[in-house]
Amino acid sequence: MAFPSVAIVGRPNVGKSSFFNWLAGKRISIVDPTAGVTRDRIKCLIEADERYFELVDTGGMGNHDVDNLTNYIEGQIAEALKQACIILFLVDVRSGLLHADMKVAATLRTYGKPVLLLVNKCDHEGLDMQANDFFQLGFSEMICVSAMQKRHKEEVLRWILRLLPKGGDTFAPPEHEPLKIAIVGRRNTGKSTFINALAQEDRVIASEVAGTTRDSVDVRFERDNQTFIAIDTAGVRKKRSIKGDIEFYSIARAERSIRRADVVLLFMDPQFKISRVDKQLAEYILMYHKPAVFVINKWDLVIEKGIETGKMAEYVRKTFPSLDFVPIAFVTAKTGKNVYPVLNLAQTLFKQACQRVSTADITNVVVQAFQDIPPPIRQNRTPRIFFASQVDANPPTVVLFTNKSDLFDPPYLRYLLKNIRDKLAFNDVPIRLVMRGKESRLGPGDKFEDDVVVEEEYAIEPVKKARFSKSAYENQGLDDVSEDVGEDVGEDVGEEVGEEVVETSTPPKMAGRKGPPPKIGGPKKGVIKKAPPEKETKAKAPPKKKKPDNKSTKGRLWKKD
Ligand SMILES: Nc1nc2c(ncn2[C@@H]2O[C@H](COP(=O)(O)OP(=O)(O)OP(=O)(O)O)[C@@H](O)[C@H]2O)c(=O)[nH]1
Ligand SMILES: [Mg+2]
Repeated sequence: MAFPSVAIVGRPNVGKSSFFNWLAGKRISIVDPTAGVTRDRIKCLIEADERYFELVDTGGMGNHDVDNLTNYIEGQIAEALKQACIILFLVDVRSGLLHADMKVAATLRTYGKPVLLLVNKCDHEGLDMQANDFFQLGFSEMICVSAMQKRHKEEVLRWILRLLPKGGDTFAPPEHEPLKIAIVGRRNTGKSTFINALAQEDRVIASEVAGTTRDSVDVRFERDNQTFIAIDTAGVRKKRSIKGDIEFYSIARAERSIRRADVVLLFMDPQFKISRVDKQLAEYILMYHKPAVFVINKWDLVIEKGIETGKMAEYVRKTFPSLDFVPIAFVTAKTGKNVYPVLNLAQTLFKQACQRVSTADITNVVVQAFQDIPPPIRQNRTPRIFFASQVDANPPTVVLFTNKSDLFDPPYLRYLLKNIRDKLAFNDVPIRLVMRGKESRLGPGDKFEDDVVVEEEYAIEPVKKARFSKSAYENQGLDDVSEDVGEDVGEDVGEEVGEEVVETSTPPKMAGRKGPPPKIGGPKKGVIKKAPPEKETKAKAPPKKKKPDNKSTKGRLWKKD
């Protein structure tokens, strides 16, 4: 569905992004006193008086970008003006009429579209008089506004609504929420290139300059009559390497994008080793229980070196043991190879996360797993599971009703989770596991409902201090390419050299944390109350994961046999 587009343009630093955020009613664009912060076209769907239009924020016209991206930014502005049906031309009352404003006015006239001159920073009535100077720009319609003091928004909206094309999509609300896919990763991993391949246009700026993308940009696109939103994000690097405020918040913006996404694609460049930043992003994926895909981009560059997908997958699996269910995709965004299969995969994952399974099915799986390998006795008590139930979807949330929740240790819960995941429809998505138990020991005639219910949520904790040592790196035959790429990779991982590898090869940890009780009905007594088998006193421990053997991969990963 194509909504009419309203573009905000003007020279740098007149307050376009502040004005955009104010009209949008949320903080979307980065607002910063530095000139030339906005680079991409930032869009937001606005509803006013039951009509819809797309508001577009743009970079400053005539700005010289510090990273030589001026041509790209001007290209984005030109595209915004081409697609716009209405132009909002912002100027700054405090700096007065400048030559740069006149240049913008001259450019706008070539488009022959309705232009509303908005004199921004008129924070009080006393400044409105000074706005008259701007009539020299030759536009007949002018409104004094203040994004900061929120002055005259209604007038602006009324003017826009008057000029919006009649009929068509402008009256139609979006049918349903599109699938939101966040694309996160380190700088220069090809996130923007991937999004352009999906949208089949140069929708966002992609360049070899690390740190090209600054804002989180929602890119709406259609595929097979379905609407999607891909969220492009600023590439993230280690805190220590960060320069300036704009970059400082990139990790926070990436986290926010992950939180509001339905599916997350974690982008990696296979030329470089996985860094702490990737692990941090993986932590957020776990924390918010998001379906995710590890996307190994730029596969064209390493395929020439004879690196096999299997070896790369092995490396990723070893690095992210807590996310062993996350699919891995190999793509070449530059040529579009495997871009759409990843989109299809994202849809499949979202469907998985939204599924619901009956209490009977889930209980059967848990009981079977319990019988196959009973949990060891703890605190002189036999752990029991009464039944299991899915109480929510997206993320799938399973409550285990037990006699006492802390009788189940993390490896055992992980074993149960694996069974639920593999035997039910949640193969590739995170599951929230909530433990419910009775505080006190049940005596004959005690009622389950009368007992205090203790509850803990078990989340697989990501490896907190995961490190990669130089020796482990070499053990795997990886070429340390950090020096070839300058500051980015070098700075991210440089200090880790020489440290011992511990966590990356240990099995994933789980930790319990107390949480508020879920809003669910109380457990029914005796639904399934399996007496533990006698041999339970010598219960087998859940199968231990074989420790990955570094030696077995020595010298093979990344190199031809
Ligand atoms: N060979 C090859 N190059 C690629 C591929 N994908 C992206 N690139 C190049 O990698 C560089 C960075 O691409 P971007 O899409 O800007 O990367 P990004 O992750 O958005 O970067 P930031 O916005 O800085 O975080 C560009 O020069 C792209 O042309 C790919 O699949 N193969
Ligand atoms: Mg980018």
